[in-house]
Amino acid sequence: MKKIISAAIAGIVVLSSAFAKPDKGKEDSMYRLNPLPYQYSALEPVLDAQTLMYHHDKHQAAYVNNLNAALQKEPNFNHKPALVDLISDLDAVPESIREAVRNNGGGVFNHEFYWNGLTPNKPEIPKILSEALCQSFGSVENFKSQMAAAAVGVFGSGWAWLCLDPSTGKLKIVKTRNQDTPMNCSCQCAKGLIPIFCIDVWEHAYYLQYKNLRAKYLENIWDIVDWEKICRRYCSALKDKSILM
Ligand code: MN3
Repeated sequence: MKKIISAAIAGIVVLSSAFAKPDKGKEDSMYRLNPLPYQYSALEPVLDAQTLMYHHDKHQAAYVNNLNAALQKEPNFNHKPALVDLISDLDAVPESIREAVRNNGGGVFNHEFYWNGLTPNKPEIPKILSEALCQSFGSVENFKSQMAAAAVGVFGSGWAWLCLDPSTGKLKIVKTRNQDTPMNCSCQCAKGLIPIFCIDVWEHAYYLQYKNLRAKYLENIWDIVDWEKICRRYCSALKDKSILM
């Protein structure tokens, strides 16, 4: 069941039933590591179980722990409970922990968004989404090759994103560095965009399995894209600028 858990800045809202939010009870201000939405081996052979285990249980877990540790250093900072609100308004975060919140809060958000956009179920691309992709990129194949080219072209660590530009109704591909998100990226090209799909191109996302072959990982990832989820995210973004996790 979907429910609105947050109203972010710029009129963007987040719809989710399973999104990193503070643990109630013991520590009001603690964020948690949500489980993967499938088994570690579910995305094989595209992404193997060892890759998913390290990626989720070690890397993503570290972002959660480091985010909580940073927030505990500023106990008087009454931060926004929804993670997307916290990372979308970094100016509100005390300067002493702003960089840590940017990097680790972004790390938690980006990974949940990434996992939730993948599936072992091989869904067809819904017509409404394929039409939108054709309108913005000429064809679905063009979209895939432009997204892969953007992802290959991320220098160092970062992310490639498919976003809706609500001001034009068109889809756009952008890149972010490190754990920046379209909502807090300093690059003006992502301003106001609503993310609907992302690809992690940090080496930890593929290196255990693909070694240095980032392009091969990007060639294979299309077999595990959850097109139905991407379509639901597209429709949510179009309807009321909401980010569907
Ligand atoms: Mn990662």
